[in-house]
Amino acid sequence: MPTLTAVLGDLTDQHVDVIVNAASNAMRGGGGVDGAIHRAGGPAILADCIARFPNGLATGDAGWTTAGDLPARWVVHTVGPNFAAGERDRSRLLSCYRRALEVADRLGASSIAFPLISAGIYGWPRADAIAAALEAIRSSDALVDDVRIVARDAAIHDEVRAAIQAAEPS
Ligand code: AR6
Repeated sequence: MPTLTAVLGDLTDQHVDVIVNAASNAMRGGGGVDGAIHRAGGPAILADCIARFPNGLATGDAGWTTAGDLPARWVVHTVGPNFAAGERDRSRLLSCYRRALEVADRLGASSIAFPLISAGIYGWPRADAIAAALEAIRSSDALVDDVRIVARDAAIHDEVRAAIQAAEPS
């Protein structure tokens, strides 16, 4: 099982092999984490999205691009269910984490930083978004050994940290 830590900060500042983008099906940029990644990483990320994913990505799937100017080596894009638009299939949310970890493994990554997928613009209730992240990461048999959940907001970070500690074997 990978080491799982909660980190307070901006996802785009993380010095890890992979940062995960909470993207849309179109993979052509957007708001939230997606906007921050494209802004900080520069145009190479969008160019790679267009070249490698001409039809975008299905909800629950993941795929990689360059990380452009970011400190990370790759961005793994995944598409969470849009709860606000009525997409309530939790297995798709679990799949985002599993597929992102699989792609990171295939890249040979040893560290990966996730945002809380679907928990922003897509409106997934936060407590369950955190529970789903922990469930999917803890049950993964991925080789990547340093897994971080990064939140920019101190209250969200505290919730993630508390959930990780509560689930830790005593
Ligand atoms: N670093 C860390 N966490 C962040 C950052 C950041 N720079 N920015 C936001 N968060 P969201 P979603 C938190 O909305 O719900 C885009 O338009 C945020 O507070 O980025 O999956 C895409 O194109 C929240 O807890 O992702 C899609 O259309 C979490 O990251 C759509 O939004 C995820 O919020 C995806 O929405």
